[in-house]
Amino acid sequence: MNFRIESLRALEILDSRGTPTLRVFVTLAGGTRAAASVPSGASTGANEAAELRDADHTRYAGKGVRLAVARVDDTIAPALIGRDARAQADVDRLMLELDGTGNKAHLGANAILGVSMAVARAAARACGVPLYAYLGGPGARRLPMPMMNVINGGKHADSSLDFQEFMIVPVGAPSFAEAMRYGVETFQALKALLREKGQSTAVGDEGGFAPRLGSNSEACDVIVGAIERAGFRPGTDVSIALDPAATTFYEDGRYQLRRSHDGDLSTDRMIGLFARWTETYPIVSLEDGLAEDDWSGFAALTEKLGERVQIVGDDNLVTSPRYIARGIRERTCNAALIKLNQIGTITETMEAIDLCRRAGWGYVVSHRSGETEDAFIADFTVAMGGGQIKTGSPCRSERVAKYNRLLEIEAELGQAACFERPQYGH
Ligand code: 2PG
Ligand code: MG
Repeated sequence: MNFRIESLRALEILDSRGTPTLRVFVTLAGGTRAAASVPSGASTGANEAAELRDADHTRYAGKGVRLAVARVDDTIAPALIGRDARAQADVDRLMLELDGTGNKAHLGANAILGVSMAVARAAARACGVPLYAYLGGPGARRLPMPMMNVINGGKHADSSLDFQEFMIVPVGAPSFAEAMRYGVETFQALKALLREKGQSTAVGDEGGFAPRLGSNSEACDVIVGAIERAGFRPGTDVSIALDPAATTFYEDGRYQLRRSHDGDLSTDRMIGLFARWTETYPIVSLEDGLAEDDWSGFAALTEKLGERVQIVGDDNLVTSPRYIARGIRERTCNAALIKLNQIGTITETMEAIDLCRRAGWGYVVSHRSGETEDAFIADFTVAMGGGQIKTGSPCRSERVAKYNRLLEIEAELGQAACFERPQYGH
């Protein structure tokens, strides 16, 4: 039988920060081969599934993944060989059983996810259909709205900014390809503007600029300037999305905006700051505006701004059906960030998205700050019905690889392709 898993093995490779990660290779009985690579985050949520790293300080400062490689080769492979690669839910469930922990710490979420993705890709290839059509069916024809991270701060750059991500969203573009053009032209205008201000145009982990600006709000000012300079209308053609990643500067119950000298704010004052910003700037989406364990703060933020702005949960929801269900019950947010490696299998990620859809929530499929050239999430986003994707600025090939794959998918779908402005906030 052509779809039977014949071999499965892993290799230690490097991500975009030079940190070791896994690539998993699978061969099916019919001769089909496929591989998939696993990303890794820097601003991780406390409840994310656990990455398995060697903690052997003689190699890569303890970050090697030889143990995880061994888990694929010696534990997962013997259990999966002979299984049908199309039975994704069974493959994923089997790995959960083999792991036996609540957070995938035994096998490692990195080992499990690499296998989950590689098996899906091999099955798609053996079926002779693109990955997005294999995972999403014949109805998968919607391209996502991109969020391009053009200014990097927080844990992703040595800029002067406490907030991690300042993104542009080409809300007025008529197609994905045009959305990319709007984004790229704005990004180039931003580069020229920063250069004129005597700022560095070197980029951070996600390909956005990492300038030394006077405050977090100045980053929004220069982005609005760049949108206009590129000939677009702020808020009509191109809007702004933010991911402050507030857990990273939450200490002793306060939001400590140290780098930018914006002060030391309570939850209420943070909410007040965002309320003012949404009046001043064309902000459509706010992710992790508060810290992961500030659940009541999140509910107050959603109550105040959620009708007009998409309130996205990342560190607090960690792509986990359990936390997303709680978020829906408590009206914590109105959208979830979706990262395959936060939860560790394709099946559970699909479950998380299903919960969002049924609750009328938005969902944003996301890269990690440590990425590889693997463009799996591009196909995955289309398979999941479009929605939105954030995968960095249009700079650095590990980011552009995803955008390029989406350009390819849109062209391949031709007349059947759909692209529209999502509903931000409800
Ligand atoms: C985030 C992500 C991706 P990291 O916070 O949303 O941009 O960052 O991968 O470092 O967690
Ligand atoms: Mg985030």
